[in-house]
Amino acid sequence: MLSSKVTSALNKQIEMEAFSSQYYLSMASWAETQGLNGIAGFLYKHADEERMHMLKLIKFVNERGGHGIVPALKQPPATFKSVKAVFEEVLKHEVKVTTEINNLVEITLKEKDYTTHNFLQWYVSEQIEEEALSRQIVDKMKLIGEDKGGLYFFDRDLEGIAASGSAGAEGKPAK
Ligand code: OFO
Repeated sequence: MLSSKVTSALNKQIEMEAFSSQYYLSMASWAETQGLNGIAGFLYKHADEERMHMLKLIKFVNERGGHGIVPALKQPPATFKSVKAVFEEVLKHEVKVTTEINNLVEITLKEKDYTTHNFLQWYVSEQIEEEALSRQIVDKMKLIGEDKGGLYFFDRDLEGIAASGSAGAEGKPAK
């Protein structure tokens, strides 16, 4: 049985995962309007994964006698300055999510809720991978700079990753 403190902390995380999904969906839609179909596909996939993270939390809360609350939708930014700005935002957001997951883990320890603590380890590893991947992409964007040809090939790289069904944590941009 979840304590009310853990339930409300998990519900806050549900909201955060839902927002991550919305945010990446908005980035995907913007990228698509720029003709960057590979980047769009990658971000659509990432948005789906964040929704899966939200669902996993809702189900866990409900299984343990709590109530997973579906949050209201906040509107994310609709337009972005550049592809580089998009991925810098992704990285910033992932770092924020990692901090929240760590806070959540700390709450479960204080509440002596070892079952939830154990459940959250999946999110801890997921964040390590997602942060690493975002950082890798930001570094690539720095290398590309203003080079349109570089962006074209980068878009194709990400198209391959999205098509292979491994965007997000499991995906790695091609070398
Ligand atoms: Fe939910 O993993 Fe990223 O934020």
